[in-house]
Amino acid sequence: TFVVTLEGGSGNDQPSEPVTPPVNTDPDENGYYFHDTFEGDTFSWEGHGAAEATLSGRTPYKDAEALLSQNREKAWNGLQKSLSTEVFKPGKEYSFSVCAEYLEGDTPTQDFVLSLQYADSAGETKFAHVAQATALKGQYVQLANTNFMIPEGASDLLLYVETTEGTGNFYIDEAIGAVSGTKVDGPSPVTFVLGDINCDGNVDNFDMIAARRALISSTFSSNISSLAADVDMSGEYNVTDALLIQQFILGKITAFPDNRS
Ligand SMILES: [Ca+2]
Ligand SMILES: [Ca+2]
Ligand SMILES: [Ca+2]
Repeated sequence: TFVVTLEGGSGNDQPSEPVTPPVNTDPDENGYYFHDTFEGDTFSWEGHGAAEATLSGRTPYKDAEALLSQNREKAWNGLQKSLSTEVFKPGKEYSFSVCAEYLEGDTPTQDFVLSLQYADSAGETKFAHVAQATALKGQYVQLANTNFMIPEGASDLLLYVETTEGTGNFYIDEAIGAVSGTKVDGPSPVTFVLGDINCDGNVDNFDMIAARRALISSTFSSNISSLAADVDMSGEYNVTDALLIQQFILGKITAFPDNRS
């Protein structure tokens, strides 16, 4: 008998009640093995690591509720769901989709990862990334992979949502596990053009006006505007960005420098 202890997973003692989610081995008419809406039910999701899982009662992607992850101590802390190998068979592919959002913190974006923790055939705990996506603050992003293979010989499957950095609260909604190849609807990825602060598709004098205004007020009309204004991607908008936008509009430069640290 192997006893697998997740390193750093303190705060979660042995669960007092056994988690035995109902096993539905046949997909529904959509091809879904599970479809977790979090409307009045956690659907057997729980905290991953030190984090706690609570029904949010607000900020859903769909309907009225989502699942909130709070009291995270590490970026890998989040929300998890145990998957049965009777349904999700090792060596076979499946489609997974979870929508995630965050509302707090200083950063305008946050990278979410849908991951699988499992025990390999030797009983060792392993991790695999199912999907990764960048969320804008206050907007749901879809973590989806239509063809993820459960590793050969895997057992003790835990599907979980984590972030690449930070320990802030986040929400998930519409968690779905389905037949491989199933395309699940989700929020469209957000796109923007560097320098296009007013989001009209062009970088021109109107953006320069918005850029000057933002230097004084330090506010933007939206998160997308604030990301578009940080043209050197340094992580903040300041006079450097405003000067670069001006040079771009005057034709002195044709591209923005990449000052990501
Ligand atoms: Ca919901
Ligand atoms: Ca514009
Ligand atoms: Ca900048």
